[in-house]
Amino acid sequence: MGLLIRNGTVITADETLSADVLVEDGTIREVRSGIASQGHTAVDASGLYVLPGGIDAHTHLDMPFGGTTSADDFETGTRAAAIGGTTTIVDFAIQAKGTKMRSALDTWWNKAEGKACIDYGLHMIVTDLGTSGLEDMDDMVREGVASFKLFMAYPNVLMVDDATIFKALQQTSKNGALICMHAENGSVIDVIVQQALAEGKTAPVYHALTRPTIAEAEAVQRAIAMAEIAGAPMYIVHLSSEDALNQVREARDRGVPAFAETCPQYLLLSIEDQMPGVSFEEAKYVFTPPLREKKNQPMLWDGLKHDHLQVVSTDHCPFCFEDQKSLGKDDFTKIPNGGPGIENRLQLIHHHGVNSGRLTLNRFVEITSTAPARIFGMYPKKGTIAVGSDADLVLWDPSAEHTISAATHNMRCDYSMFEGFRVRGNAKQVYSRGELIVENGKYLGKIGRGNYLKRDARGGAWR
Ligand code: DUC
Ligand code: ZN
Ligand code: ZN
Ligand code: ZN
Repeated sequence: MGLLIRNGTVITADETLSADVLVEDGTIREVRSGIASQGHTAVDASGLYVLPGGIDAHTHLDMPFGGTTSADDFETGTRAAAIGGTTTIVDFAIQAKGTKMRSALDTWWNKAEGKACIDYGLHMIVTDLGTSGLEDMDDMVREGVASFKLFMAYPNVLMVDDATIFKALQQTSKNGALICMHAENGSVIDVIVQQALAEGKTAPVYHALTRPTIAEAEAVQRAIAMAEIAGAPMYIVHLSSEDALNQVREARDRGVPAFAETCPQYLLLSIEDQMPGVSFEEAKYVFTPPLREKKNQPMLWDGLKHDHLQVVSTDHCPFCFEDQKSLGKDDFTKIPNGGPGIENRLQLIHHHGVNSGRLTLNRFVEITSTAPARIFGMYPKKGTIAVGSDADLVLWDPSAEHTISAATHNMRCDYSMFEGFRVRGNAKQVYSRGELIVENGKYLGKIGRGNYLKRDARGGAWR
């Protein structure tokens, strides 16, 4: 007695087929047309796509940052994710300087416990290797934390030096984990920022104007070079500019295992449109890397199409405008960096990618689900529709119209970065391990039903 999803169009990264999907005990048992319905609970998916649940590999829930804490916790953040068709996230635990990674992991498990509505993995942000950091990385890998984020930006807060980066890379070349890099030259940017403040340039737009794309490209190039010397792969997070993309493409063309993600905000928003430099409202778009000039957008879309970029994630890190962004009213450096996005990723990439002809449906599935599952050690349990995979499935209505707005979104944030954006295509039903958790924009599951996902280190399987 299972769940039978009938007459839908099954979309994976590799194929599009008219087929039924039989689910039993939370996993996919059969994918073929004409499965007999007797004994099963049948759901009619005529006119709908059946997609593997979205995977958002970059979120910051309940994260202390910039003198405050990101506004969505594991309950509100994962519920909003589910409503948007995302059934797995990988969030960032953060090692406080001078403390053990183990205690950060415990802290993040506690944050998620009883709250997560979908399955979640964890990356570890390493701020300090201390005396046992390299062994602690191996310990984390045994706990299923198969990736680590390092910062080349935010001096004195999160930034680590090249020696630390290189040692961590050598460790991952042995334990098979993946280093995720926030690639911006933080030292150079800090000088430019201090000079701007000294000149009285305090408005939000100066956040963007003090972080040149070359500072991103330089760090991307350096990160990949260090990885190459260490014999380790490199994953660049939230890549935002053509200059930075050129570095990734050049490395990949040489056969180097370099990977990169971008985010909807870099594909769809720009300095010209969102940051004309007229009001503090622009603090809504203060995140790092910042918004770029519009001319970068077609380059990023092209990168997604041709696999110079592999993943779209959100970097969801919401701060309310009224009581959090306002911390930086008189000084853009005090605006908490980040924006809300976990709910709208599939809608935005489907509409602006697939509907506009920039991406095929299969590539849409690949960059929002399959590639992050593979890169972050969750495949084929997650990220595809195949016998034996978890039944994380989205019944996607390609003709449903929706207008994105803070008035109706489910994220705990008083504004939307995409306010008023109209999209065609939306999740109608969402299943997590075979359980119907979302229907027509309503979350139906139990709070806290999400499981921690132990992820596999990929070892030598990168090329
Ligand atoms: N960038 C942000 O905008 N917020 C959180 C961390 C980061 O790197
Ligand atoms: Zn970052
Ligand atoms: Zn190209
Ligand atoms: Zn981030």
